[in-house]
Amino acid sequence: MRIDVLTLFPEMFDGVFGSSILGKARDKGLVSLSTVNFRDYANNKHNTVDDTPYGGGGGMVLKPEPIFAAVEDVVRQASEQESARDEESGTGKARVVLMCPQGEKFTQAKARELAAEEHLVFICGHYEGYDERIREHLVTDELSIGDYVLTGGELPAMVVIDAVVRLLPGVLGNEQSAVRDSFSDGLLEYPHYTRPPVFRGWKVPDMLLSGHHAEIEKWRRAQSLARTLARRPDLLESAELSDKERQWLASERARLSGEAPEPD
Ligand code: 9D3
Repeated sequence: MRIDVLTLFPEMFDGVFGSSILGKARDKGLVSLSTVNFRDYANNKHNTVDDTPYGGGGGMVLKPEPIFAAVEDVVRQASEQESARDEESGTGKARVVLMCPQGEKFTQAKARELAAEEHLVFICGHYEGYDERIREHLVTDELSIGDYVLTGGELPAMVVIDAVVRLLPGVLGNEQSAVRDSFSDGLLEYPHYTRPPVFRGWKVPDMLLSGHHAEIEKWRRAQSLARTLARRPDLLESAELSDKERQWLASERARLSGEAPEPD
């Protein structure tokens, strides 16, 4: 996969692209990660990339020319690279992702969708708006990472890239493989413990020291379910649950709302 990030602050990506799992994925040749300073594509002698909005009002708006030119350049580079490698011509089909507070909320489903692409181009801005023609005629996706205000699209782009690259084949060792994501069936994780068995008087649950693996699995599943009900009940709507688990949930909800218990 090829990933290009258009930003006025390329140095922000140096540490993230070079370290840990992303750095290893890049070293193994599983992904290419590049930044492009779209100021280099400014079409005027002062290298300006923004201008005042038509119709007045405060703030600045990112001009279309530098961003169109930068995207068209990386798309051209990608197709040249592809034809040099004698690959099937997927000429110029890139997903062009605009990072913005008004975008669709980024989810694991979106990460899986983007992980199936060959070329991703991210556009990051900093407090300015974007000329609407960028949205209308260049961008394929608009993404936000959540309802809080940041200073720019760079950190959100890093979040999305991290979530996508770890899904690419060969990036994770089979130990912590992406299989475990779906394994958990959309529930929160159960509590984990390691040595010592007693720390400052706080004991590890006896169940985990019992060696009864089938019972331990049941305990963990019950812990996951109870924790999800307490912290993220919204996840239960789409979780994969057995009939027995649904019954337990119904009785637990009834109990928490102070209802008299069902007879057995
Ligand atoms: C003046 C109106 N503001 C939009 C709600 C301006 C504005 C605030 C913050 C414009 C850009 C930004 C910087 N944030 C992002 O570019 C951004 C972001 C975010 O702030 N939160 C969550 N996801 C994202 S993706 C890009």
